[in-house]
Amino acid sequence: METWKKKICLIGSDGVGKTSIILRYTQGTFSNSYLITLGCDFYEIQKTIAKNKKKIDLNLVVWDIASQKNFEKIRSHYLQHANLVIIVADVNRLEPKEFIDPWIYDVKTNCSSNCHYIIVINKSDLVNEENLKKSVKILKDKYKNTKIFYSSAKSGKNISSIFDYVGNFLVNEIDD
Ligand SMILES: Nc1nc2c(ncn2[C@@H]2O[C@H](COP(=O)(O)OP(=O)(O)OP(=O)(O)O)[C@@H](O)[C@H]2O)c(=O)[nH]1
Ligand SMILES: [Mg+2]
Repeated sequence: METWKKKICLIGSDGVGKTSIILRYTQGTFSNSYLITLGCDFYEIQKTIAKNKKKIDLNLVVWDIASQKNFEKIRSHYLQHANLVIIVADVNRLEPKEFIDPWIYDVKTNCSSNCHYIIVINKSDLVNEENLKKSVKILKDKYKNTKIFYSSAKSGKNISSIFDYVGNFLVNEIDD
C-alpha cells in the first residue's frame, strides 16, 4: 500500500478546545481541566483512505499550536509546509474579527498558497440546537467557500467527521 505523509495544524484562540479535539479523536478521552499548550505538541493519526481503486495509507502529523501572543513569531514557523489547517473557534466566542479572521490571516501569510483551511466551531454542547444552527448559518454565509464543522470534544459530536473529511480531502481533493 502506498504511504502518504501530510502535515495538519490546529490553530485558534486560547482554550477553544484544540488539544481536546485531538485527544478525543486519538485517545477517545475528554477532561474538563484546562492544561494550556505551550509552544507546540505533536500527534500522529493513521488512516486508510480509498483513492480510485487503490488504498492509501495516510500518515497525518498533527501540530497542536499554542495560541498565546508571545508565540506569534514561532507560530509562523510552525505553520510552514502545512497541507491543511484547522481553525478552531468556540461556540460562545464567535465574533469573526476577533476569533476567526486573525487566524485566517495567519494561514494566508505563513502557509503556502495551496494550503487549505477549514473552520471548526467547538463546544457545541454548551448551546442549544437552535442557537447553534443560527451561529453556523451566519458563519457559512460569511465564509462561503470554507468547510465549516461544529463539534464537541466533550460529547464527541462530529469529531470523527472532521478527521474523516480532512483525510479524504488530503488524498482525493489535492494532488501534490
Ligand atoms: N463544554 C466543553 N468544554 C470543552 C470542549 N472542548 C474543550 N473544552 C474545555 O475547554 C478548556 C480548554 O480546552 P483545551 O483543549 O485545552 O483548549 P486549547 O484550544 O488547546 O487551549 P490552548 O492550548 O491554551 O490554546 C478545557 O477546560 C476543556 O475541558 C467542548 O467541546 N465542550
Ligand atoms: Mg491546547
